Order: sequence, then structure tokens, then C-alpha cells
Amino acid sequence: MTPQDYIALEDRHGAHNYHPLPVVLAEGRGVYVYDVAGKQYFDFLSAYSAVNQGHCHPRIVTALQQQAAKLALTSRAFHNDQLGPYEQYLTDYFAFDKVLPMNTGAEAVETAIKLCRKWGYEVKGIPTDRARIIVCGQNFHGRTTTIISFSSDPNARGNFGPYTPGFESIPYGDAAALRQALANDPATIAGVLVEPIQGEAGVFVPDDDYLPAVAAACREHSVLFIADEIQTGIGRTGALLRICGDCSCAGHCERQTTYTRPDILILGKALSGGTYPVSAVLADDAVMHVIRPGQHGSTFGGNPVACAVAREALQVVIDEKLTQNARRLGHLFRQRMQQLVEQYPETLVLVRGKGLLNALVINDSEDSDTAWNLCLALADRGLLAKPTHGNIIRFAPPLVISEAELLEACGIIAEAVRSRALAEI
Ligand code: IF1
Repeated sequence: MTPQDYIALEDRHGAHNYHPLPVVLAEGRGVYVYDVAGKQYFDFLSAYSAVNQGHCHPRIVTALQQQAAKLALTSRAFHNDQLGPYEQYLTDYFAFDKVLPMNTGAEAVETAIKLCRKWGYEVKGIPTDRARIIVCGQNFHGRTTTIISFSSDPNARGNFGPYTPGFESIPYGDAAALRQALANDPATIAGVLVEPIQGEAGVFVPDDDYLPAVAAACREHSVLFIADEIQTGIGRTGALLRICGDCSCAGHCERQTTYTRPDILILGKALSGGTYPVSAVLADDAVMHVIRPGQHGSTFGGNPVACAVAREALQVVIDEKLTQNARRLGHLFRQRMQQLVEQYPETLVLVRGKGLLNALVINDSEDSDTAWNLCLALADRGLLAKPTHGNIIRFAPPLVISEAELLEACGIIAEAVRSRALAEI
């Protein structure tokens, strides 16, 4: 079959809920993926930061294979020999009392919303059905009906009503707007849900003092700070979690007492190294105890394969110092991209990001196809990336990338930008 044959099958038999680049992949190893013709590409999307440990990491794949061949799924109707040890490992790794294991990121966000609301009623004393959660404009937290109910993206939200009530949207990165929202009837506010960096919006990095200000404002008003680290967590931004700021420890440092520790931490994506759907909601007993038997769950949540895979995936992050690598090479990437911005101001506006979660803003309108065309030119040269908007390209390679590979990839980006700039003359 040709690439067009594969694409035609998807077009004919699959829902048209995506618009992929015209590339048909067949293999992945480390920072590379290979199409059906065997062409090699740098993967600079990492499945939206799910493949931080590199494609098909041998240790993670082995953990998956061995557990899947031994005991794959018990449901939570019974105990098994993987869940408890995994829960101990994960809660120790991120320094929280408890974890509620789920599968996808959206499921974990929904779980966090239910946990926050229930805490609001049963602990804070919010009148029944009056709980409100504050969210940020341009957020992305998943695609369920409740989550898109508070999306500001008409494409994600349009014609999916009626919408779930109980959410109030404020500008992202604006601590004063948060304080103002919290001052309005705080007795009915249960939580604040924030992405530490807004990935889909275009890799918007708030000021360094924003997340500490969110945490402080939540504490002041007895409101839960909910951090969605599904895309920014597990080393991606050059720290174990983005909320750790510039610390690259594995969650055991003394800064735990000072960093912007959330009341609820949401993880997903790279929790499995991209080999299996694994997500998690972490909180201390004072919050997690509101969930009692029969009040929440999932068939696959915390299944033995998920537990075995996630433990190995997290251990790989520590053993291979992926957080530190992301921090170091992220600086190098932005430095090289900044040189490009200065060399081709008619094509590029700026580069921004943290660690190996970065974006190039193209000098064109949001509804243009410039970013798309540049991604096609990058694919021709052996690098895969995807626009988040008409004029923004996200660059997020696996954190296992070497300096030499990063510099080679920067060369490919420079060549594609150069050819576009020349074409514009
Ligand atoms: C798609 C976007 C990224 C997320 C954050 C929760 C979720 C995601 C911060 C939900 C998922 C994915 C979803 C995927 C594309 C990708 C994405 F473009 F949609 F917005 F990364 F930015 N919180 N993001 O980034 O996790 O249920 O998908 O496991 O839906 O197209 P999920």
C-alpha cells in the first residue's frame, strides 16, 4: 500500500475529527519516527508531550509486554499485586498522600473537577449545587462535554450544548483578575483550574510570579488550586513539574515547602512514556478523603499494565536525567531559534517556552496557512511538527534528544525558514 492508500482508508472509514499532516508513520525509536517508505523524521511533537522518554523506550515496552502477558486487567472489584506498590511509588515521587488512578487526561481532569466540587460541599460548606470553579481563557483541558463547557475555543465548544454550569473564566496569567474573581462570593468558589503553561493556546508562559500568586490567592480564600500538568509535567519544561519552577529535583527537595504546591495535581500523557493511556489525580488526605467507595472509578483505572508501565516510565525520567536534559537543551533550542528570529524578522516574530516545550510565532495572521506550509517544508526535510494555530508552531521533541540531534534539527528548521523567506522575495 502507498501512503495515499492508508490516508484514503482513514478518510473513507474514519471520522474526520483531525487534519493530520500527509505523513503515514510505521515505526518509532527514541527521537525518530519512520514513515511507510522508511523515511526518517525527527519527532518534534512527541504526541503532544506524551513521548517524553522517546518512542518505544525498551524498558517501558518490556514492562508493558511482561505485565500484559501476566495479568492485564482485574477491575477494581479485586486487589492486585501492582496497584498498591505503584500508588506508593507515585505518591512518594510527587510527595502527595494519595492518588486516584485514571486513564486519559480528560478523565483525570473530570475526576479533579468532581473531587473539587465534592470537597467544596462536604468540607468548605458550599450550598448544594452552587460550587463554582475558576478557569482561564484559552484553556485546553480535554474534550468531554463538561470540559468543553468552559472552553473559550468555538471550534472545541460549538454545537455541543447544553453546557455544564459552574465555571467562570478569567484572563490567563493575570493574578489581579484571579484575586478579583475570588473576592466575588468566595464562599461558593471551590477551586481554580490552571495549566502552568498554556500549551494548545500557543505555549504561553506566564510570569514567574503567577503560579505562586495563584497558590497564595487560593490559600487565602480556602479554594483548591488545581494544576493541570498533563502536558507540562514529567520533565517537559526542564523541571519535574512546571509548578516546581526552576528546580529539577525528583520531587523530594526541601523546596517542596516553598514551591507552588497545588491542592490537586493532574498528570497524564508521559506518565506512560506514550505506550499506554495512564493518568492520575494526586491530592492529600484532607481532599481525597471525600471520595468513598462507589462514588467514582473506571474499568481500566489503575490496571496492572498501567501501574507497571508508569513506574518504569517515571524511573526512566530519573535514571536518564531527562528533566535536566530538557532544561539544558531547551536553552540551546531557544538561543538558536532567537538567532533565526533576528535573521528573518519578516518570517518569524518570536520564540518562547520552557525546557523542551517551545513555540515559534510566525509573522502572519492566526488564520493564515503559513505555519502549516512551514510544517510541510519541515516534513520534506525530515522533521515533524504541527501548528497550534495558523501562525504558531509548537516544537516539543522527546526529552531523550542529544545535543547533536537538537543542533541537526535546528539546522533543518533554519533551512526551511530560509527557503520560505527566499520564496517571499
Ligand atoms: C486532541 C490539544 C495539546 C492537555 C492538557 C488535558 C488534556 C490535554 C493540558 C486531555 C490533551 C492533547 C489532546 C489532543 C491534542 C493535544 C493537545 F491540541 F488538543 F490541545 F497537547 F495541546 N490537559 N492534549 O494538553 O488529555 O484526554 O487527550 O489524554 O484532543 O486533539 P487527553
